[in-house]
Amino acid sequence: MARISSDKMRDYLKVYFIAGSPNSTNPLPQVLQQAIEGGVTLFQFREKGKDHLQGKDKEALGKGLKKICKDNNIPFIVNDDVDLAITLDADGVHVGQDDGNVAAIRERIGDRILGVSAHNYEEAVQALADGADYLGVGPVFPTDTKADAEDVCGPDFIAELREQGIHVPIVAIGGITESNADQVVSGKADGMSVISAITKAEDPTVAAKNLLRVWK
Ligand code: TZP
Ligand code: MG
Repeated sequence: MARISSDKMRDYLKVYFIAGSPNSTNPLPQVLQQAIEGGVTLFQFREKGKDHLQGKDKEALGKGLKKICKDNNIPFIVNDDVDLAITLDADGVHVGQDDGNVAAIRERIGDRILGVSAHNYEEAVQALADGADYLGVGPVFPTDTKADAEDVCGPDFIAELREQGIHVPIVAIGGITESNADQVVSGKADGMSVISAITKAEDPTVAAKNLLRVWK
């Protein structure tokens, strides 16, 4: 196996769905299946927040979600938990700035996809030097989903990173909805990642379709 190409990575970032059981009132496997029917291009299992699962329960949910991704040919990425990613043979890992040494994580996961959250130029450059395949940048809009989110940077912050010479795949995150997703596209991100725009949608399939349409 080799590291993923930037072009392939950009395709996978287009409508990047993130969720864990606390984000959804309906069972997550059902929501993921519906979101995939609408065209989500990648899934990140982020089991965080109130009453989140741990240990074997978390592993069992992750295993089921990974199978759904595999059956539908989309990558399955695990947030933070490198051990679980390896146990489940996930396609990749996403980590933030406080989730361990990125270069050491790259060593552990081999050629699997590695995403890193970055909030400024310096963090972006360091993440890439340490082996990130893509960057997560945000929150681009206000969000209620992550209590400890950094300050809102706005979708144009990604265009600023481009001007500073960061041309790697970037996915925008935070408060993205059907009504502001066009600003993510014009802000020069390669993709949009959403939690609540899909998990809290009346119909996750329709929600995913509407987000995908913004790229067309
Ligand atoms: N990181 C920055 S904002 C955020 C994360 C995980 C939450 C995104 O959730 P939503 O519901 O799409 O705003
Ligand atoms: Mg993290």
